[in-house]
Amino acid sequence: MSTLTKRVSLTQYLVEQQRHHGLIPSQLRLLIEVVARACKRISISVNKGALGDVLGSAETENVQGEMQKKLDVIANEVLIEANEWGGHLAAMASEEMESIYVVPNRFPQGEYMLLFDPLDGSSNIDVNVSIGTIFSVLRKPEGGAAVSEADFLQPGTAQAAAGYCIYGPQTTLVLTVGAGVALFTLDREQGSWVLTQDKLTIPEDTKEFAVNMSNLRHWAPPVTRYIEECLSGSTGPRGKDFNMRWIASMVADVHRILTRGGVFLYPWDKREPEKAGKLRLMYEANPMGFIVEQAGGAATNGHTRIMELQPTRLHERVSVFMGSKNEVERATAYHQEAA
Ligand code: AHM
Ligand code: MG
Repeated sequence: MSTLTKRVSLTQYLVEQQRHHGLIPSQLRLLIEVVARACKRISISVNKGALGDVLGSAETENVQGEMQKKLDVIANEVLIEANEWGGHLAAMASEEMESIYVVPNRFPQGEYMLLFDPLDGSSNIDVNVSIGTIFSVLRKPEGGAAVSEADFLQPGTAQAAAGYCIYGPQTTLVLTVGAGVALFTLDREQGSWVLTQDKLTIPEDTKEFAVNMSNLRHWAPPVTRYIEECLSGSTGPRGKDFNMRWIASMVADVHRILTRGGVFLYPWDKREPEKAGKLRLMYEANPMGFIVEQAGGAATNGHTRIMELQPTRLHERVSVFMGSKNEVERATAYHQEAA
């Protein structure tokens, strides 16, 4: 058999999941394929960089009060345009938009709702470091009423699918529909997504952590304790030396953890005590938490499993501890002891 015939495309993978496991209704399959196609378009823009005039600031502010980069705006538009007309969605929500985007009346309404961070790791765009798109899929609640923001406020356990695409040295798409995690690599010549790894698993133990260490003095005591114990190395209570990595793109940091283990932390800090954390629950922590759990890892806010948190607002923030199971459990136990 030639190597070509062995290649499994994203479409084939989805059809097989549908056929053999009954996991992916046709609207969900269309949705995932459309998101993947949009990511391909975003990847083309990212790759052009200065040649495509896509670097730098858009000179506008998003709902989070952050300055938008040109690519934040472009990626948001690409995802909306690609997804609004296919009949698979009722509405969308994005880090870059204050309110939900209801599919216009001129298009058929679908059963699903899509949330996304169109370009995660925006601070890395202009310095040519990996960035990505994160997405989460929810079902529209039963009942004929017009979709509203309240319909989106479902816990992460309700996600029908989640994924992310990394625009890095390779463009890769990582996907879960609740039956493990699959990794697809973009074949640029063919323009297709090829399955390059199935059933990704995160080792339960690790010697590597990812955190923005410059915030150490602002953390709560359980977080400082956890990191200081890692830093004290083989002569400290952990009895082993730890390595640290921080890319400042959650997609890239979590992708490394999916590949070789590790623990990712973005905890609450006392400079802005009213904010639970920096990262957003619904379109960052929930989809990444779903993927990490599907790969055998864990994800908590220091107290509770992230996917069980009941969202109260679309742009709600959350503390994040995710990755290798035993490390997340340890950091979570330190919070419980402190409480
Ligand atoms: P963004 O969605 O506006 O890009 O912000 C989220 C990013 C994460 O990808 C990353 O983990 C974190 O912010 C980096 O924060 P810091 O600048 O503190 O290193
Ligand atoms: Mg983000």
